[in-house]
Amino acid sequence: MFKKVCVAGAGKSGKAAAELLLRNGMEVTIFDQNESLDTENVKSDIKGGESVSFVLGDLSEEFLGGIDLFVISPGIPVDADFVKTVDKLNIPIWGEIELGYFFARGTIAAITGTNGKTTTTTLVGEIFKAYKDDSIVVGNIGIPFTEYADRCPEGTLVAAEISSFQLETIHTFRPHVSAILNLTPDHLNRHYTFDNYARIKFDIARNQTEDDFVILNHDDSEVVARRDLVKNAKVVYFSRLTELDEGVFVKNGNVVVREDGKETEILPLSEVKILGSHNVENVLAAAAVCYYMGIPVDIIREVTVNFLGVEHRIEYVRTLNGVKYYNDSKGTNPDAAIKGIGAMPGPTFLIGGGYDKKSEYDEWIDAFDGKVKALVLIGETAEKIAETARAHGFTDIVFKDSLKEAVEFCHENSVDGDNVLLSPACASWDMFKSYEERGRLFKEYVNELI
Ligand code: UMA
Repeated sequence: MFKKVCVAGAGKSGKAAAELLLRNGMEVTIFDQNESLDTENVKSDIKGGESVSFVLGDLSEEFLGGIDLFVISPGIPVDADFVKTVDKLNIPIWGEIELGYFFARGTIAAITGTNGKTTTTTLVGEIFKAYKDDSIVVGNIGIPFTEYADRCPEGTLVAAEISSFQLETIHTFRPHVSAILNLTPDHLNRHYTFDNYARIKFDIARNQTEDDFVILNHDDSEVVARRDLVKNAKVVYFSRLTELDEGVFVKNGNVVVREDGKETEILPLSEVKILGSHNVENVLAAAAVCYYMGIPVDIIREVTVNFLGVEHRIEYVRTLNGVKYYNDSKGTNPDAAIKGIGAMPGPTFLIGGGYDKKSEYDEWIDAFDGKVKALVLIGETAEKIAETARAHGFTDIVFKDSLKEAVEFCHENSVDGDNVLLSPACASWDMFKSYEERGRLFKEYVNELI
């Protein structure tokens, strides 16, 4: 067992990882590149944190000489210079998910994909909880796996949202059921090419055996094209568009599972409350994950038809003077934002822009479909998005310095029947701590309007 562990990153993941290591008797040093990190504050967030030591700014080889495990937070790129140094010294590098898995009890369902992860994982988690109330929901969704991994009872069901960042640093992580919902370009500033990003996503199935299942989207050609990257797990497809010989699909308006020639009806789509074709895919994926995790069909049905969706995903905020306001702060890439604008029923003031992930915005602009009355841009990518929009002949563009000003502009210029949608197509990190903070502030500003 490891004795001296260095945890890199003092965010949510790092703090939870440190706490897990401390309660399992290990000595912990936290390393963070932020030289002005308030270490007392970090210590006070960690149970048993008084014994944690800190290294800020740079790591020396001398310090690393005494370390036998290096745990890295998902936000740290694996090709950062200090990570290369750690690797050169042959110190094992584990992500927070791998650390959680090492200590974990329970059976894991792990969900990845470019979009829909949070909605699908939340729904899966609610279905699990209805079946077994000690089930947990963890991962990229905002709750580190290490917070609960070693503290839940043997049979706990774990619903885990897993990002590409987290998959880069797994070694033995093996979910019983995994799912890849879809693949479109995202995080290319970190993963460089789409193919590299897609391969990392398929790593979710890397350690699965023939006793395990991987749920794949039959309607997504990029997913299907990479099916052979799955080596051992049983592949189960889901499809919104095609009746499959085997798998989970829509037949006569019902979600059905066809397995060994036998069909089981799970639920009627007409009773599902979450809107949009992307949500049909999320429901199909969640139903498939839960079915193969052994959850009874009546529980899957009951929870799914009563599910109202998640915060920050095309979330209705309020109606003021006949104008409907929606928070889609989780629209952190163009593909997600296409779904956001696609779900709007009529004329829309669209607030976009944010942290530059080197995305291309052409398809997003094309998806405006005559509905966008004004594109109100904020953040680092404002000019790049405006250039793309102009190149596509869209010129109703407004620049604002802050989200608050953007909301006020939309309020002042919208009329009865319009919609105001925050769906930025970009991450939040240029102006906010997280998309959650951006979404919460948006709702605050909207609720202050009179
Ligand atoms: N840090 C460095 N060097 C770096 C980067 C960060 O020292 O190069 C330090 C920062 O100074 C900071 C800490 O690391 O103190 C932050 O660590 P982090 O960025 O990993 O953030 P956490 O708070 O630990 O949150 C992480 C995930 N963040 C990222 O992947 C960027 C959260 O996903 C996740 O919810 C949380 O762990 C719990 O598992 C957020 C996210 O934006 C939601 N994910 C991306 C997405 O969904 O698109 C992948």
